[in-house]
Amino acid sequence: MTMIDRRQALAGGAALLAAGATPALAAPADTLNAAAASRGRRFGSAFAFGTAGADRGSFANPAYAALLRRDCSLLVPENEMKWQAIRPAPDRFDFSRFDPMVDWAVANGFALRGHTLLWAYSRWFPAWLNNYDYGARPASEGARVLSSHIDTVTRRYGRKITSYDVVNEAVDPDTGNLRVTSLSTAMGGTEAVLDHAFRTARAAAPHAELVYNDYMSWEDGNEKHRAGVLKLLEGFRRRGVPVDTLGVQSHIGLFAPSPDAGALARRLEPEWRRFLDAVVAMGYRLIVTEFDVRDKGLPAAIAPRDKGVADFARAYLDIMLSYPQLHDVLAWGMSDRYSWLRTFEPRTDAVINRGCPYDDRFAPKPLYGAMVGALANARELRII
Ligand code: 9MR
Repeated sequence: MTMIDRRQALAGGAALLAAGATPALAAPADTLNAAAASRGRRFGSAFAFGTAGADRGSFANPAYAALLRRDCSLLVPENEMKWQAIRPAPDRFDFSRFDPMVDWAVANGFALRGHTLLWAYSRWFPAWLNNYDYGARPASEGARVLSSHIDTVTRRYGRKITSYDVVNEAVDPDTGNLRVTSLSTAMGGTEAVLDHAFRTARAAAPHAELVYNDYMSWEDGNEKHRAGVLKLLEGFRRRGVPVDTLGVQSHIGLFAPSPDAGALARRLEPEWRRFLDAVVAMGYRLIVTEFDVRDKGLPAAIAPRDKGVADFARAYLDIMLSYPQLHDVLAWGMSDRYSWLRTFEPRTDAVINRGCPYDDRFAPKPLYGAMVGALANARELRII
């Protein structure tokens, strides 16, 4: 930690207290980023746009900014760099929400990841792109629409963004096949789209780490998804496509009653390691890009729920951090208050999911301690 980082961390703590939140853990040395840094890694989080005074997971919310300053050295926009946010029409870009996030991150000394240059799933395309008329020469028009996007974003932010999720979620988890979109139909197949995205990104942002990001996970039921991702990664290597890293989103979950989360983790470990081993054997690096824990299978009572979440997370992160090829670890939000799980996957009993390091009132939970422990005990990083 530099002096400036330390000052910021302390200032962050003061802001947290000023905002009336529960006093959080201890000294900056015990923070998530400090634990990560002790083993040569970085810890980070998703964050959002917001206006001053808005109750959001935003840099403009002092209580949330305090958590970012205390625990993170790396940030990623949760939504504001997606096509739906920045490309309202084929010939128009709108950076009015993302620019202030980048400015704030840079001014406050954070590194930045870009998410995502292409979410290769029509559900998350802007409507205009799903309905786009690619004209008489669809392959070249598809390539042009995609390159113009990647060129515009990467050139605008230059070296301020050091790592991109170039492609997000191209594999259908139910079949393991690549998803079909208007772009893939125009360009003669999904592989052509993905290869073009990575090649364009490498040419436009040669300094940046290029990541394929997906949510194939270690729980039962992800077998086809994992196989599909391995096949895709093999294809990238065969075709010489410039992909550096697999982004392992890591929205891990306890979906059924799991009185012994540690035992469940031990059962899942061998198959999960086979997957990760295959990925690193192909020369890919790893990043945990969107870590959180879904706790639907656990009882509402807080003590056993927090213990189950913490035990499951610790076992998972210990495995991930045993890989010297794994560098950054990012949470998909620091506080349960703003987690996507609240709206996307509400629990049937309507209590708030407790899968982020801080609860909905900004108090650290056992999960926080589990994450610090895993980061502090990580295998030394080896950059490849
Ligand atoms: O957390 C994000 C949520 O606020 C958005 O509404 C949603 C759709 O844009 O995306 C969520 O983030 C997803 C991420 O971009 C890709 N991996 C899965 C994340 C959780 O759904």
